[in-house]
Amino acid sequence: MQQQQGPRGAFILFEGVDRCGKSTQTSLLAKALQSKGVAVESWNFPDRKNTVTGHAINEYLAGKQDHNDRAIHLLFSANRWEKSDALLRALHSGTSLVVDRYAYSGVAYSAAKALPGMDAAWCKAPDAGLPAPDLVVYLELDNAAAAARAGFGGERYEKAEFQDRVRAAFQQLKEPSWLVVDASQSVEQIHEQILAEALQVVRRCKEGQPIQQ
Ligand code: DGP
Ligand code: NA
Ligand code: NA
Repeated sequence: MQQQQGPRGAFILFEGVDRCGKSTQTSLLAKALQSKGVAVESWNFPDRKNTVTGHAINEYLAGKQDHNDRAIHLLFSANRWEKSDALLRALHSGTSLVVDRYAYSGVAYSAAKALPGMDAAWCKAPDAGLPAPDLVVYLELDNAAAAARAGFGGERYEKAEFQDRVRAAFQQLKEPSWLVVDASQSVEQIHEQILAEALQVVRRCKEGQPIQQ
């Protein structure tokens, strides 16, 4: 899709390990932006419903179907590519997107498997060229705080030992531009920090800051 200049919506991404509070914070942010007159939609990756790849990913996460590790990695990436044109259309139409997981989860969860030949560089390759977020909010929860939270659900990756490895993989991916928020704070404290930053990003995008890839 052709790059366009001009006012547009912001792509605000939330990343973090399972149980870090992403769902709570994405919905709080979307509601707060909406109440301030920002056109906003909440998106969630993997998209398990409106994609060709979603059904296979869902069966894999539910533990009903195994897959070759490289194949499932590529399916998660394809799931983002399937949505990328609609994502750009939404941004260019002026709608901001609050997104729960994206390519950083793609790398962190696969790299955490520590399989030969599937290092971070290999894991990153299929996502190269996807529309990049304007803000990455990383909800940071240390091992002890994560362990103290209510139990995991029954999905494939929801095991404490694996989550510790995902957390370590995220630490490797972290960039200085990320908004790193201590997820052990109160829901309201976390929300206020994110909202302040998000409003600035929304304003910059409205002023025509180009979409990165
Ligand atoms: P969620 O619905 O956001 O809780 O994500 C479901 C699970 O899938 C969660 O454990 C994180 C994991 N996940 C999300 N995106 C990817 C991805 O691109 N690759 C892999 N391997 N796992 C992912
Ligand atoms: Na989850
Ligand atoms: Na998600």
